[in-house]
Amino acid sequence: MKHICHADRLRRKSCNEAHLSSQEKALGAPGYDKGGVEVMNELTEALVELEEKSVRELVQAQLSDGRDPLKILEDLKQGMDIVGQRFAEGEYFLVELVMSADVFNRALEILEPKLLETQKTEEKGTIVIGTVKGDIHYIGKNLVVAFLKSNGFDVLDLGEDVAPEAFVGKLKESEAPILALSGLITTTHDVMRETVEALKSAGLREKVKVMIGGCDVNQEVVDFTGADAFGGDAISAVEIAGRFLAELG
Ligand code: B12
Repeated sequence: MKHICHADRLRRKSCNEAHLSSQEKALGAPGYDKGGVEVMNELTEALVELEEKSVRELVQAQLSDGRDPLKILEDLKQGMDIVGQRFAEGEYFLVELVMSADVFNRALEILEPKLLETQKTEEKGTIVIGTVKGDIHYIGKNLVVAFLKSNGFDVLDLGEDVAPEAFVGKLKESEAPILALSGLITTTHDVMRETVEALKSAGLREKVKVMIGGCDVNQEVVDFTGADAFGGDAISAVEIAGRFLAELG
């Protein structure tokens, strides 16, 4: 069978802003104004500069001022996107990526209880989730897990670098009707596709709805992988899961 590498087919690189042209930057890509000039608010900038203490203080102060925790999360996420962009441009190295994850996680310690406070908790279905094989990014996946749990879903988190067979095994054992796959590197699109193929081979595809998310995941990737839907953030994961359950009856 011919191996198709999905990374080769990608045209839109939302997680690789360094590859944006000046025209694309001018269209308002994350961290750029309409003139293509890099702009950030104080919180985003503190994260990009990896100033952990300032980030924590700003998050705390903004929460105390009554700012919407989701808006705070957006600023932090934008900071991570810009860190990624600097990494791709060669301005930041692996050490800065590691540090950004640390700073983000420390900020989340303050933010997460407030983020989840407003959610509902009635019992819903079971969801198997994991970051696919070859990928160890877990921050976004963990946020998705936290939102799903706080919205009443029973979540079986298989962690990171999860092989297709492990997802299949857990789905069989738990009879969960939903599979959620996370992947931040473009090569994971191939692995997501392999995972959906593994569900088919195991005779599970009709019983299990699949949602995907992460960097550069869009409808094109849904079509490529054979998944059912994609989500851009943790809130959409909750919405999609609700929709899946309604569709499954
Ligand atoms: C922090 C970070 C790391 C940390 C990760 C820490 C950890 N264990 O999680 C470390 C340092 C380990 C790391 C390693 C690497 N990284 Co990295 N990393 C990042 C960075 C800066 C931020 C990721 C992050 O946590 N974002 C914040 C969270 C909240 O956002 P999120 O993950 O996108 O998740 C949200 C949504 O995507 C969505 N979502 C996520 N999953 C799911 C699932 C479902 C079902 C749904 C519905 C929604 C959903 O909801 C989440 C919440 O809003 C990104 C840049 C970026 N733009 O994301 C690069 C980035 C992902 N990394 C990149 C690379 C290249 C690497 C390395 C290969 C570097 C290297 N040379 O070794 C390795 C990969 C090793 C591996 N095999 O996995 C590239 C990937 C390029 C590409 N498109 O292929 C990026 C895009 C940077 C860049 N621009 O070059 N990285």
